[in-house]
Amino acid sequence: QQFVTVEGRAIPIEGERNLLEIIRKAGIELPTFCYHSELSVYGACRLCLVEVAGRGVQGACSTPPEPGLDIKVNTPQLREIRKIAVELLLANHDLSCPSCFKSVDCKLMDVARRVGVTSVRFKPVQEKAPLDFSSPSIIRDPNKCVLCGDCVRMCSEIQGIGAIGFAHRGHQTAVLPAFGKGLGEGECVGCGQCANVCPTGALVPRSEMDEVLTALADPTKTVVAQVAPAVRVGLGECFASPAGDPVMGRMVAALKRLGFDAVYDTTFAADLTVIEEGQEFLTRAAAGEKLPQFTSCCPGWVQFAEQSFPELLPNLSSCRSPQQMFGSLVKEMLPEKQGIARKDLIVVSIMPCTAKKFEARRPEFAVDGSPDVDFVLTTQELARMIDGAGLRFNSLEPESLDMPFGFGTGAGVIFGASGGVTEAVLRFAAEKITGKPLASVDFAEVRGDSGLREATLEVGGKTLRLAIVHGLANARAVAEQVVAGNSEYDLIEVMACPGGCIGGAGQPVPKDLADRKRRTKDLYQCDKTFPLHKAQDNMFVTECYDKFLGDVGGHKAHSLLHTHYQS
Ligand code: HC1
Ligand code: SF4
Repeated sequence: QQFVTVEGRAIPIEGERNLLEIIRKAGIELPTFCYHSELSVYGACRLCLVEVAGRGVQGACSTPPEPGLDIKVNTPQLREIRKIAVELLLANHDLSCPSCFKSVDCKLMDVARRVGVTSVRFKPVQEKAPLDFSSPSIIRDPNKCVLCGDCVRMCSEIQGIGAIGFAHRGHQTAVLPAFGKGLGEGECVGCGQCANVCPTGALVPRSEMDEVLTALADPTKTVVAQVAPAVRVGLGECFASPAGDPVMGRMVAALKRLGFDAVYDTTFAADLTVIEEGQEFLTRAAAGEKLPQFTSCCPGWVQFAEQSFPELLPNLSSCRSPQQMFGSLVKEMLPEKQGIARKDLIVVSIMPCTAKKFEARRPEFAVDGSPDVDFVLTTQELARMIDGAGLRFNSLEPESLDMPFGFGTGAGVIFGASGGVTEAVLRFAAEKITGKPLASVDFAEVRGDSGLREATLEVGGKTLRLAIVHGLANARAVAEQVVAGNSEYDLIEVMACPGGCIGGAGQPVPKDLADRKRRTKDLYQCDKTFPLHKAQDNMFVTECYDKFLGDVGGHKAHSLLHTHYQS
């Protein structure tokens, strides 16, 4: 066994990639802005410096562990270097901390406290720059950027986009969208993953809380909520709920206390999506046309495909996402049912995702300028509204979702994890192909963490080749294969965010990979505890077809539940 000595204690080397990981294993959390285990090492923030005997001061993140190294992490010299580094950042930082969206989990604030900054010895050298409000999903505040490059690497390495990058030199260095445009005017798809890794408030999800609070206070409006699958496994983290704690009932109670007239489940619409998308897949497979079929429920992926792979747009399922199916259906059905005007019905989505804010504003998802989904709140925004209203979330008595749009099956709920859409569609398509009920609803072959997974299944004498992708860099690789004619897949699921919607940028920022795994596990647990597991068994969805929509994939279903793409 080989060892590194950390503050006098021998720590075994067990495959760690750098000294930072060894030091963490020794139980010491060094301050750092720019180190993320899923991104490349950049070494910009100079906070994780350590003293290596015989070598002097080195960056822990960029030094590989070598046997025999003797490391000190907390000498007076190191403390002073870290303090100066943080003070230099603070000198140019917009210190509007109490009103900053990041104030609850700002790494700069945390690090400043940890390194013992009590005053700033330096004067600012940068002029104030204007904020960038051009994206419906993300607000960019250059005055809070600490140049750690986390967002740049996230966008290029995981999302394969490169919508933001370093510009200028010296003290004018800045992180900017390409060609001097606003974030919303270039290649950015609004996935928000950059904001997820941003240690400060330089990139934050765009809030719609004020608009929602105004609607809730307006007595002429009926305000209804739809809650996305993944929110139920993220919201509890904001209130220190234990893993596996079913927060849905308390979330419904909180939304009712906030003034929502009804609380529904996007899972209902996900069931509808399974049926429409599953039928579409079977039709294409029978005709041998427009295969592979790509899923289309992730708005980040849809925008990415429109921008980068216009030749693949015919391959995208024409189904709207569950969020948008819900909006168009409910805005069509509820006003008549409740005797109210469409303009007085406000649909608010609670989503784990920032790109859903952009999706809701797409002009094709509106009737005469009136949107199907009026506002989109992220999981984090909902937590803030609950907090702001003074509600003690953990003490709320659970309440039930409203019917009929509050009823979903396990098929719809697993949409929130990577592989879930594929599995849900398989639960539908396999029964259609074989004409028999499934012996087991679990398709473990399509589950997993890897960003690019493949599965081949034999169903009723047919071979189905599937690919499941998360992260748009992985999506690009698969899309290129398809364009080049080198793909044999029949169905490809794409989710922009790592892990699928459970890892969306509207969720509480995950501390590590274990958080994402826990959310996925909890979501599959929801499936287990739901009474039904197949979308086609959702009796409220069946009733909706019988009484309102007509045939699956029929004329009315097409006009309300399907869409077209723009290149
Ligand atoms: Fe998702 Fe979806 S699963 S896209 O991840 O298809 O956001 O949760 O709501 O629309 O249902 C997100 C989640 C969500 C849609 C569904
Ligand atoms: Fe890149 Fe997504 Fe951030 Fe846009 S929102 S800059 S696409 S990481």
